[in-house]
Parts: sequence; C-alpha cells; structure tokens
Amino acid sequence: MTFFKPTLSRLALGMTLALGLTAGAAAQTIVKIGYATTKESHYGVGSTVFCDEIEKGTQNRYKCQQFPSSALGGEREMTEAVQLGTLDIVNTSTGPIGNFVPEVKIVDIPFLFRDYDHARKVMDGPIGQDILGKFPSKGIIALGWTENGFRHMTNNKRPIVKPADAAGLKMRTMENKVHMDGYRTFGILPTPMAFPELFGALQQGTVDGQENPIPVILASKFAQVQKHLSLTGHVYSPALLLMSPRTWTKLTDADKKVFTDAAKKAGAAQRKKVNDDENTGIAQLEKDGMTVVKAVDGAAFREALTPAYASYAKEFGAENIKKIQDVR
Ligand code: EAX
Repeated sequence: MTFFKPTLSRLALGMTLALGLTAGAAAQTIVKIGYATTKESHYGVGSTVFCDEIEKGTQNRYKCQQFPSSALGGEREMTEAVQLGTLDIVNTSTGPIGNFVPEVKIVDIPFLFRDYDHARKVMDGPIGQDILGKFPSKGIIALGWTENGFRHMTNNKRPIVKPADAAGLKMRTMENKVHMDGYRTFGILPTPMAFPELFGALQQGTVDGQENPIPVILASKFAQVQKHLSLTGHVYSPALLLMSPRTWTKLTDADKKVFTDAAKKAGAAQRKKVNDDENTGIAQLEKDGMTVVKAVDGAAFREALTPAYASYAKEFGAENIKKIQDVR
C-alpha cells in the first residue's frame, strides 16, 4: 500500500496556505455598530459610509456588522453597552447622551440654532469639537458628529400652529430633561420613552404625539399612526458616532486615524441624506396621508420658552448660550 509521501515543497506550500488562511482569518476584527432607525435611513447611510471607509482604510482588517432599527435596544441602552464594551459603536442622537456627558446638554436647547448651516458650523467648530473632548473621561470615545436633524411635532388630535394648540397633548419625548423643561412651557405633557417603544405607543394612543426630524418620521413610517405634522423645527438634534474605549485602545495610531476620518465622511453623508429627506419628505408624508402645518407661529413658541431660557442660562451660563447663538 503506498502512502502519499508529501514532498518538502508540497509540505511548505500546505503550511504557507494554512498560515496564510489562518493569519487572514485571525487578522479580521468584526466591529458591531448599532442605531435606532432603518438601514435606508440617514443613520443607515452614515453608518454604511463609516463601515465602507474603515474596511477600505484597514484593508479589511476591520469589518462592520450593522444592527439597524433598534435591534440592540434604545439609544441609551446602546450607549451603556458601548461604555461597558459589549457594543463597539453606536450612531446615536444626543437625546439620552446628556445623562452620560452633561456638557452635551447645551446643544439640546430648543430654538438654539438658526438653521442647518448654523448648527453644522457650531458642531464642526471649536465649540462642538470641545464637547467631543469631554467623552473619554466618561468612558466613551466620541469619533465625530453625525446628524439627526431639526425636530418637528406630530400628533393625532389637532393641527399645531401655536403653543396653545400643543397644550394638554401627551407627547413622547426623548429621555432628555432639557427638551422636557422646554416643552412644558408650551403646555405639553412630556412622556420620556425609549425610541423602540414609540411606534406601539402611538398606535395604542398611549401618547397623543411625538417630535422627531423628517428623516425619522419617514423611516419609521409614523404617517401610519400620526395624522398631523407641524413644521415647528423646535430643536436641532445632533448625532454622534460613539466608540467603546475597549475597542479603541486596540487600534494602532494609523487605524485610529482611519476610524476618525471615516467618522467625518459618515457625518457628511448623513447630513446629505438629511438634506435629501428634508427636500422630498414633506410631500411624501402628505402623500402618505398626513396633514402638514407649514406656517407654524415660531415667534409664539420662542416667546413661550422665556422661563425655560432663564433656567438654561443658570445651568449652562448665558455667555455659553450666546457664544453658540453668535456663531456665523
Ligand atoms: O435618533 O429617540 C428619538 O426620538 C431619536 O430622534 C431617534 O431615536 C433617532
């Protein structure tokens, strides 16, 4: 019986192949990234660009596994998982983030930003970049700003033109005290709730309404459970790519730069998707059956906020609020 006698060259080839495959397989690290809305949404667009960029920039040594549509829970839950190191990255609105890094809360003040250009200039400038620097001491790495968008009110009771129309409505809010204090001045009854529970709560009528940017209202199909949309634009909702320090510290300096550059490109892509959704989304939502109030009495809402601004000035410093308002 003749046994297969591996010649030396066959053996060497076999070893090289095995080593090569093992090295190839062993060298690839999976990075898990979670976010609240669908893969087709602005968060999905930003996260996909981020993933493409890190795979390209690390020659596939890092590969993403995406968890869209709140598959890993609400934004607060996912951020806790990032802090614990059980989730590598979350692409999240600042909604619950003030509970982790208090310095973020100032950007959640209603009617603080004039428009998208103003908001993006602040986030990309010294004020926004300085806030990113406050995360590491709280056990989170902030890779960069992405974007959720200007928030508008929806509800099932009546059109909202001025604060008096919103008074008495039970509105779901994010777990965000700055928002809740502001909305109370409109007479709203704020009900903080994690995003994954929102669609069901609207469907059952547990809450009358909610507030979110057009991209979220579109992606989450809120037109199926909400009749009225009012373009209040009462809050600019920034978003962030947050990373676990456990994952971050394993990166080489070169790969850290790949990740932060990827976050910048993700932010730009997410902002573009927000612009696109803002341009086409309102007509789409009307087609989907929503009645849209376009001429909201913004001055009346700003006026109503006066008492809240007094407490914001106490909490954040009037000069810090003015610094943001003065960015041109
Ligand atoms: O970040 O909770 C919210 O209303 C957020 O806007 C949503 O999860 C997308």
